[in-house]
Amino acid sequence: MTPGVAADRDSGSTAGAKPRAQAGPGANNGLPPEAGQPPTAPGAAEWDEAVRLLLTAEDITLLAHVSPDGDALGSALAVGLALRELGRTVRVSYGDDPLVVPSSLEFLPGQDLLVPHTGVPDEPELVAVFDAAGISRLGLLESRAKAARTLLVVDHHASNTRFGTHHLIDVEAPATAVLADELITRLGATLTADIATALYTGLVTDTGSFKYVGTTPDTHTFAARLLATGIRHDLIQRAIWDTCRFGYLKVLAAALARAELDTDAAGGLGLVSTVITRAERAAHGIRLDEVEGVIDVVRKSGEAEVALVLKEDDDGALRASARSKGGVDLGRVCGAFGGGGHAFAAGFTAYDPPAEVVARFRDLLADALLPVAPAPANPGDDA
Ligand SMILES: [Mn+2]
Repeated sequence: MTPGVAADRDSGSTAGAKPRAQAGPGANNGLPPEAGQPPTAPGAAEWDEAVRLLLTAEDITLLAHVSPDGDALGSALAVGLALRELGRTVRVSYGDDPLVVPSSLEFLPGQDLLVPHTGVPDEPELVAVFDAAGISRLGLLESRAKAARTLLVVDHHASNTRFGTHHLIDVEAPATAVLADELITRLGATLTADIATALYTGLVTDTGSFKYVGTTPDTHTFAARLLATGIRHDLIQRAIWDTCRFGYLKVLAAALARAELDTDAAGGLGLVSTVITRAERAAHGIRLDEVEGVIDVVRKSGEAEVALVLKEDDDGALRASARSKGGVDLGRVCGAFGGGGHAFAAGFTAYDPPAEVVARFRDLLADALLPVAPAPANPGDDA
């Protein structure tokens, strides 16, 4: 990803001050489930029950995770548009205060469905949650999700804690949008261009525009079906990946100038890391959500298996984004900091000085090496 916002695929960007587990892109990054894990794709009975619940509920609340990325918000809005098309009473929200749509997602249709967290009932009848691996990802809406009579969890993270009463979880889906699409089809709604725009946003966000390992022939077939509705895929992609404010370039430049390469880290696989201070962001008027894409520039460093970006938030906490290329389980490393995510894309929040956080992170890498690192399909791209 690039400049812009929609890139929050790890965790570092949750609202609130406490460390919390976070989720990332492409569940499992498309790797097969670990040995011994049961198949986790929903069965026909689970789909049927989810459809029945949504078509019989009188009041439906759809939630994205806090600091929503394109997959979370796109999936929630897509299903919201479908349910409204079917005549259901539906709202969409997430637990940030204030509720602000990231600038890179301002084009998303269906935003008239959005309500602030205060607009969600205290004891909702039915809540469906999109792209959240754990209930802490709901931020200010966590307690109301717990109070819901029915809590349907729609997600693709291998780390999902199954915190609902009902679950549609497929850890091999490259995006929650894939599950949202299946749900919309089974609900019997028409795939409009607006719904397709929202789903495509989720799909390209979590597949990195179809370049991550989790992308399959089915992913492209899905994309083809979305494009057939006439959506402006070029404008969607530009908004998500190729648009930023000028000030972002200055913040990025400072972060890159400060980047450090440690080729001895991770058993010699290498670590590249940098920090973005809030003072720098403030000097250029750049919000935290606008620097999510810095990690995608830093991780290009071919000498480093692991990339780490520490982003100081407005309260002084460090939101960490970490990426590996297949040789290190960063979900495990970030878990040690109270965060989480996928093996190759994870994050955490820390409160110690940046140098201490980097040092501890570095120390943990040695114990998180994976036995076999898959060869990159296209070394010229990411490596
Ligand atoms: Mn996702």
